[in-house]
Amino acid sequence: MYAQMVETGVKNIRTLDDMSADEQAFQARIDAGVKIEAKDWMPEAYRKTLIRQISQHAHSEIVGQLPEGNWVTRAPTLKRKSILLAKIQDEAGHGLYLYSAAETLGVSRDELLAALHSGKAKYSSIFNYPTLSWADMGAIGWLVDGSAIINQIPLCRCSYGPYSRAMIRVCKEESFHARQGYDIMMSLAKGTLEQKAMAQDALNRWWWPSLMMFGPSDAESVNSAQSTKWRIKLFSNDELRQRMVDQTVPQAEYLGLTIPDPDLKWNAETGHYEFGDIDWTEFHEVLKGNGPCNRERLRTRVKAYEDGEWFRDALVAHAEKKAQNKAAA
Ligand code: FAQ
Repeated sequence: MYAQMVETGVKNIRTLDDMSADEQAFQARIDAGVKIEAKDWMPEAYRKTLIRQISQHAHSEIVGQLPEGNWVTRAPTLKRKSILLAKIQDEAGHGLYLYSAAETLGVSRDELLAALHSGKAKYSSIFNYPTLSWADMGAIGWLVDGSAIINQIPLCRCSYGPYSRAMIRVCKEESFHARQGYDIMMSLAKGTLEQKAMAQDALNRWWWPSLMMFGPSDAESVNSAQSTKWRIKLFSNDELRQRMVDQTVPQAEYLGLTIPDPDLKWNAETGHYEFGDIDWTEFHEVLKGNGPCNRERLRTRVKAYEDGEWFRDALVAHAEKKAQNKAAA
């Protein structure tokens, strides 16, 4: 079966012939749906792929707090403010959960954070866009958390145990986030003409970047083939992107808002919406660090880390003192 895995256009994939006996046994366990646990033997490339993906995911949750943090002090009501605060706190929790999952693979949190702070590590492109109005809080919850759920529900069934289990809780919380975002959009869309225009403007600005969250097209995705074989990815970037479009267009219609895509049309034969071309140049520019807010996000993140140094040092000093007291007793 594995000998047939080399198909046209499939990149970075190992065939049966490339594999050692250990790797073949490992692949057989994956194919049988057995979860891989931290202490199990695994190919180095599997470990590296997971560290890459889980840490990028963790960084995204942490940096993802910043665009919304911009609106905590300006939320229109106390209730909205409490909900937004709770959501942002959840994202911090997701980040910590995911860093812990990455640590089970033998990498330290300090190494991961150093990679983020030096600009070496990637995080989701979506968080490099500015949040210009309160409606952006609605659009982020609806579109960004909505896309995150579509991407992450399959990850609850991925082959690596600690990641899959982390995702179950994360997805539950993301569902609340998406609902709160849609609720904001609904209030604005049913509000005054100005409020509805704000909602439309937010949809216009967040639609295309949200589609980019799913990553490059399947033809361009370098990691998909091997990640699919290892059951880290259960659906391709394009499949999940299509799912997002199919799910979201009727929701926009219910709000009375227009998706900013003149090429969007329902295809009754396929049962899917067709949509226009994504601006991949913009996507790659954002990945290279040239998005509207890349520099600001990184600066803010590094400053927050430096500002928290005294607190981390105090915790370590306290732990060391306790350990010394215990040893002396
Ligand atoms: N942004 O070969 P592929 C959230 C990179 S969490 C930046 O297709 P892969 C919650 C990719 O890393 C959002 N980089 O790669 C929230 C790779 O680079 P590398 C984050 C991207 O890994 C909501 C290269 O391009 N979610 O939103 C992006 O098979 C609201 C080639 O791509 C996750 O991380 C991108 N959009 O597939 C928080 C989910 N797309 O590493 C706060 C887990 C691709 O080779 C507020 N991750 N790249 O140098 C995944 O499912 C996958 O990693 C993909 C990419 C689908 C993102």
